[in-house]
Amino acid sequence: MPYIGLCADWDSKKGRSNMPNSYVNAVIKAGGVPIILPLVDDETAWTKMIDLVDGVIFTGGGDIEASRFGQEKHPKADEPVLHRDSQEYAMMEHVKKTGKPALCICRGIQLLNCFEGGDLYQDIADLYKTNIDHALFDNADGDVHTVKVEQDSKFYQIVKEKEFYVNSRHHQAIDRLAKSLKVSAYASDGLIEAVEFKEDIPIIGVQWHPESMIEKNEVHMRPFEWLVKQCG
Ligand SMILES: [Mn+2]
Repeated sequence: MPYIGLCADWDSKKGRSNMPNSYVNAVIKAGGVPIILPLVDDETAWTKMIDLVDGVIFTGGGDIEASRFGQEKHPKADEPVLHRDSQEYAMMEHVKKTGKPALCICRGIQLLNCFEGGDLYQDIADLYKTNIDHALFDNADGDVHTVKVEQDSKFYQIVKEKEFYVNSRHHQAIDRLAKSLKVSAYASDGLIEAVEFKEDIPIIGVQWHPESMIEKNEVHMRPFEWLVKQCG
């Protein structure tokens, strides 16, 4: 059973690393061993933690600091958690360097795009014309909008569905896509909801939270099963 590292969120109020159990459950169900990777003030530990695991999940959380993608902070953007940004940038670099597979969820897909040189809409409601409310944070497993999967994508080979419903717990989204990435799936309003590398690099990203929907539709287990399989 492969070890899957879960990058923790940071609870600023309590000063502790946080991990929603839905990620843990999804990894177990996919046949992996979940290992929570805490936020630590030690650069050596960042890469050593990645060395220890076979695959990585970059999880959801607060907004990435705007200067990371060449912008000023939008008034509606979260107060940044600078040490999480720094740690996850270093971890992403090491994941790529070591060729380990990774699944990037919500904040994770945004991190991946920014790391690769793309940028974000810092607030969808303010900056993108749409009839969909993507920021339904309290609707954990709701069928909020559909995603259409690009049929020439690796992601289509993973999910094996052309279109399905997803939850939507984000107020930011990919604007300019990094040159190294391609779109795997769009929301019905045209926002980018899943990405993958153009090159053969085993890292994919989704904007929704599949870990919250695994009991509802088996399509949401497939990214986790893909990750575990890639580790073998
Ligand atoms: Mn959405």
